[in-house]
Amino acid sequence: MTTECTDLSGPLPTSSVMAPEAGSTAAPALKDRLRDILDDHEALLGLYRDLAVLRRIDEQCLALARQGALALWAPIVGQEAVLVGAARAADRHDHLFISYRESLMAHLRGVPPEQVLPMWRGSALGGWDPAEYGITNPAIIVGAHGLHATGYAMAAALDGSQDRAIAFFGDGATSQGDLNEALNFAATTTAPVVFFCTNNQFAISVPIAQQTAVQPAQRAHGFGIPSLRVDGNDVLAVLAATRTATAHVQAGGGPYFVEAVTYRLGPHTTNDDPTRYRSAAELEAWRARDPVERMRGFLADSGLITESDADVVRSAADDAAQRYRTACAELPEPDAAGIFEHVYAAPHPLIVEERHAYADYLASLGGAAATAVPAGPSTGKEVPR
Ligand SMILES: Cc1ncc(C[n+]2csc(CCOP(=O)(O)OP(=O)(O)O)c2C)c(N)n1
Ligand SMILES: [Mg+2]
Repeated sequence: MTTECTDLSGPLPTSSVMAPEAGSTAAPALKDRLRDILDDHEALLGLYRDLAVLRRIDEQCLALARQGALALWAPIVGQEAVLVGAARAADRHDHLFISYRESLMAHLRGVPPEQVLPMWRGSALGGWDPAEYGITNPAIIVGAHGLHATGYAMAAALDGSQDRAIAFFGDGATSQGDLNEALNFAATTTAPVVFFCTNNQFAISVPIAQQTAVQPAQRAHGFGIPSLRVDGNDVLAVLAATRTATAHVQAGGGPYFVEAVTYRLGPHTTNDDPTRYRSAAELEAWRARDPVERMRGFLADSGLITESDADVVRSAADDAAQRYRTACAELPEPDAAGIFEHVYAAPHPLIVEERHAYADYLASLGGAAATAVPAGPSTGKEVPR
């Protein structure tokens, strides 16, 4: 006898707390999670300030990359509500495992700009002490840190500590084996970990429809992990969804999966030209759902923001952006030879060869670049001259 299994649970609705927009529905249960915040004018203004500050820092970092002061930047414009909502829902028991897209979550955790920027300038391999701030350095290997988060959570449970892990990753990461292994390990060990997927519709140029046949939040069900699909441009909905997830984990319910639906308004990184793979009309439709303006509109409609409040937020954002520019100018020059260090403890023939090839390439450019990478130890293959 065979049993046919065709129930994919159906598409999950996208839940909003603010006035729902196309494709989302109001979620009173999420609103219930925010009783303390919805009655607290300062807390609501604080969320708006966080959004505006991240937007300005992101603009500044993009400008620094365009000016050559940063080697690369992965913009978050359009996704600010995800970073702010999730980071502000997390407490000191939540250890955040982030990807490159969530670098500025470190700002919300108090990491100073001079420790956020070195990786992006190329002047250091890392940045800050993860244990000090409860947030890892950004993972560049897509999906790998889902395993790190799960391992951390399993260890925390074995230690009997109250600590939890939250792994932040993108829609594209859901195609990676590592992440799927992490989901399975977490589910079978009931590890205290939240899987937080930012579905910004693209993995570089690959649209979500080519990445997965069902929503990421639905896929979690196949592992036995409950999930929520939330409006990622609604900071209140993201905050409430993250609280729902951490409360579930804290109560011993095992892992929880959140999918925040949003859109990357900028390029994948400063090395990308998104006009090659998506339409201006699509971009405009999402620009109209700007998460920063949405929060401002919510506050204005509720009579909770005055002109002078808005001025205070603007100058806080400008000050933060200026601190990033100043910190960047004070960072050491990147050491081009540094990429060949720390891979192996002892000289390795492949690294030695690559270092020589890079030194030859730089020498071919002439000028200051010519001496940026000394050729280092012999490859043993040099042609006698
Ligand atoms: C294991 C691995 N494969 C490929 C890459 C190259 N890569 C960098 S970012 C990226 C897309 C990731 O998309 P998504 O997970 O949706 O995150 P987003 O960039 O949209 O935030 C890819 C394929 C990588 N860094 N790591
Ligand atoms: Mg993506």
